[in-house]
Amino acid sequence: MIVRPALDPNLLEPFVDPLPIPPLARSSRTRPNPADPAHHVPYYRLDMREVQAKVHRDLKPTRFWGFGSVSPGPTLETRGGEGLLVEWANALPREHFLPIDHRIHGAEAGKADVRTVIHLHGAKAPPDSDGYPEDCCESGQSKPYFYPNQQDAAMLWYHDHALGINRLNIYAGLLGAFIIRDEVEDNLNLPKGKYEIPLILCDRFLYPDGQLNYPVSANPDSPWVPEVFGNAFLVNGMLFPYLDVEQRRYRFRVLNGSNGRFYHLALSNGQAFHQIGTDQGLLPAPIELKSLVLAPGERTDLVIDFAGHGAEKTVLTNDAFQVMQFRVSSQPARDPSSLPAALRPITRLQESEAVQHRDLSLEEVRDAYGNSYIMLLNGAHWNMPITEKPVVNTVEVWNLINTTDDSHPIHLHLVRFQILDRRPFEDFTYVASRTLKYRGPAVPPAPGEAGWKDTVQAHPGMVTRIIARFEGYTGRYVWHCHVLEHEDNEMMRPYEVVLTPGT
Ligand SMILES: [Cu+2]
Repeated sequence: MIVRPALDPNLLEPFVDPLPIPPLARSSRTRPNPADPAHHVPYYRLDMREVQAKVHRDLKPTRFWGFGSVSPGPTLETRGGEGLLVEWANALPREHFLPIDHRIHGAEAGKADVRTVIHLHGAKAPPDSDGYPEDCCESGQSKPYFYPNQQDAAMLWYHDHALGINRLNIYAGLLGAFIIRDEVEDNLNLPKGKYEIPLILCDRFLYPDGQLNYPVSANPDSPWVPEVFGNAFLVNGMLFPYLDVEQRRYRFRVLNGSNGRFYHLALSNGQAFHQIGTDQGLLPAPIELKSLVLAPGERTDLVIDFAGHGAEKTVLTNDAFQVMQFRVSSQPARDPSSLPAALRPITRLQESEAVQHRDLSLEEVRDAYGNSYIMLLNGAHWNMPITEKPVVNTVEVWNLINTTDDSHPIHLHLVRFQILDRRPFEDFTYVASRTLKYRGPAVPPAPGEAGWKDTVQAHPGMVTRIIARFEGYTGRYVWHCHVLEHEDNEMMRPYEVVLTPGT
């Protein structure tokens, strides 16, 4: 991997810029609900545009692609069951400013450089509003998508999903938060308003002049690289921001929007905090933690109590790296919020309900020189016939058999799932004969993963088992690795929810 002359963020003074909070998206109009035209739903229009934004006091503005005038884009907020329409409009330049690899499927030379399609990650959305990677808009085009939001309170996120260039479009800044609320959450009296803050984490490389620097391979004909781990950690688009906090509880909705980095988050003073939710909403009960691991695509919902830490400066860290700083006020504060002992009950899906168990391997293909070439799901390429066809309203168990050396965050569109367990297996035996020989007992998910998920860390040498009910809609969706470099290079497959078996 070649990182062209990169900025060393450690040469910059940390914690000189306040944490930006993405603005709330506003809807000025309503339109008929596509599922029920007698009723109207809010209509939003979000234009993808090139924007200039300062990531640090001492750097010149950086070119990003954002929504409206910001990256990350404005936060959409709604309530469960209240549908809305978003017109996703591509108002970007016609040329890409990051290195396209024309060898990759979907990004062949001759196709428009700039193509976008927005997927709402975690949404139970109809197939024609899900952002199928081939349903792209070119510059000057737009598409209205309908989100029924018939699902529990959770923080979802919207991002580009264009086939073959998704890693570049998200790196350029095409992502934002989408929050669904409901009565269960309302009744918990969690910190809200200015005490509830989204933290969108994205790592990047920058040039010394502050511009985005996407690494390339040594081969100019195929610049794709298998992973990108940037050295500049942006939070809501700012490098080393600080946040002034009162001596009370705050709720942080954390999203890992990075291309490939797993974060290992902790507080520099060793302070404990509580995890109250995961990808698809609240956990049954808060979990006390001192650190947690967040993979690309995953979200975590945290409550941090700064009471008793007056005048302290606490840093949110990712291992040895500083991410952002909390500056606690010296004044005592009133805190009317609560951290209830019980949050939201979760009914476990039972293996006995499953009508289908699928063995699905995660594979890395290397070239003659041993370099990573492509990544595959179950040995299949994107354009091969669909093999996963769950019947609507049935339960299936998917066994993610990771034969590679990396952890892959696997995301399924449309459905929420639960993690059953992870179990070590002999990968040599599996690769040679496709037989699963286990090396040890199955390990249940950690408490923080034991809620409703839409993205799961499939660790190397393990079979990770997930269970899902394929409900909501029939039609074509995708499942894929959320390391974007993997996803773009074949680690994504279509799947189809069908009405009857064998269709
Ligand atoms: Cu992967």
